[in-house]
Amino acid sequence: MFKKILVANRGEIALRIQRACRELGIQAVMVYSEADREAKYVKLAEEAVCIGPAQSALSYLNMPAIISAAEVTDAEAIHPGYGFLSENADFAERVEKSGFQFIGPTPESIRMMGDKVSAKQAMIKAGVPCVPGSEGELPDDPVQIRRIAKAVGYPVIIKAAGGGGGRGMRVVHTEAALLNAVTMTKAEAGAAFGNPAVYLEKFLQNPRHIEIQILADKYKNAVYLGERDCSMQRRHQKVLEEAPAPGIARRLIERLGDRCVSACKKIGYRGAGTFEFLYEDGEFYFIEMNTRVQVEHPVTEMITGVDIVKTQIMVAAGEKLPFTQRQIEIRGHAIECRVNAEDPFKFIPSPGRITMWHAPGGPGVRVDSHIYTNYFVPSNYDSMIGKIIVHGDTREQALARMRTALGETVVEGINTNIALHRELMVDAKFMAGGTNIHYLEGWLAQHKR
Ligand code: MV4
Repeated sequence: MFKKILVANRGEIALRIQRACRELGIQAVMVYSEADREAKYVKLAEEAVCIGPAQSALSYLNMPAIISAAEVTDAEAIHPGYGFLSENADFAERVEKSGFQFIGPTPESIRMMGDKVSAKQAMIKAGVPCVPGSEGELPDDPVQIRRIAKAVGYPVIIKAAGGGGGRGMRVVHTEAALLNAVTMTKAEAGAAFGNPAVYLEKFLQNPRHIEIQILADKYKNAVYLGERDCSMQRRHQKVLEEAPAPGIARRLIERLGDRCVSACKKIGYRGAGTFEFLYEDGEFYFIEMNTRVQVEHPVTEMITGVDIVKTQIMVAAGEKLPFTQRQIEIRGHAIECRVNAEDPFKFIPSPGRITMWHAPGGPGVRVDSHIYTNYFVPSNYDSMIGKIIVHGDTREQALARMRTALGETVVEGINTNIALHRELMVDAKFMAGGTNIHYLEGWLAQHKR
């Protein structure tokens, strides 16, 4: 096992990784920008290294500074967390060329999944169900483009190979709009991602966003840890997540999970990973794979009892997965509310000093956050300041526990979206379960203030 790991991230996930290290008896080296100097997880760390000024580009995205920090502290491995450099194949490669273990998949796996065309081709080959569409990159010939779109059937969606997470996509409803949409998407993709390649898919009008969590080791052992329902989102930002996904038959999930596991074995995937699917009319369609630990990993930890971050570290160190699929049991229901420093209904960021923080507690309640009374939320980063996660025997109990937890939570000095969560937890449609990816934006339009 590693003796020392460098944590190349900030905020709640940096603290989450630090906690996993402590539990494993590993020393964690924290890196921080000038804006995060006062953070408690930095102050309480055995070692911490300043890697640059507040701007991410000069600190948390600064590869030489991070690798130097690992060198001077004699760390053996680097955990990238999520966001920042976590899905940057060049970074993973530089980490390994510098003699450190990257805690994540190989650079080749990251690269394959970063290119959404090669990711989809790998998944088709591995037997994972995908959205019907172009076989790989869309050709340049207008006749062929029209033929593909017609065969798939309108509406279609044009997506950039270099995109993902909602960046670089265009919906096309008619043949008249097709070629212009392709030209525009290619131009934008070339400028934004340095890769003008696009592909075409059938556009699903009212899907849910369901994802499968997997863990794999270096010896082709892999397991899936059930699914998460991440449909409650606004502008491609998830607002809350839950597991299991309400109303989806277990046998469908089990079949899909098995496909994901066999795909992992086939491509030699290792570490934690998430297969993202759209779910519509009882069918799953793969859209993307995330090659990092995700914000919402705690809901899966709550229903399986598996420590995903700890396992990431163990498999990166070359250990075998400590459980088989048969040992993974789904128990109860978990919900996570992301707490953002923002106006709850206008979504304007609200950085500044937290004058009072009181965390919720009690049975089945978990809080993943680095904040405290007198903490200053910097304006330089994502507005998420923590997550409230609850577990219950049933979805109803989890909902009740989340209402109680949100009721206990006090954040003063800044605005947060807790008021939004309080309303969603008593919304009849959400309470019924199974709302789709458009639900929240529709709800917000109806609850304008
Ligand atoms: C789609 C889709 C409908 N049909 N693909 C958006 C993020 C990126 N990961 C893929 N996305 C979508 N792809 C087809 N063929 C609708 C979306 C989509 C979406 C997906 C998941 C969660 C929220 C979303 C919000 C808008 C659109």
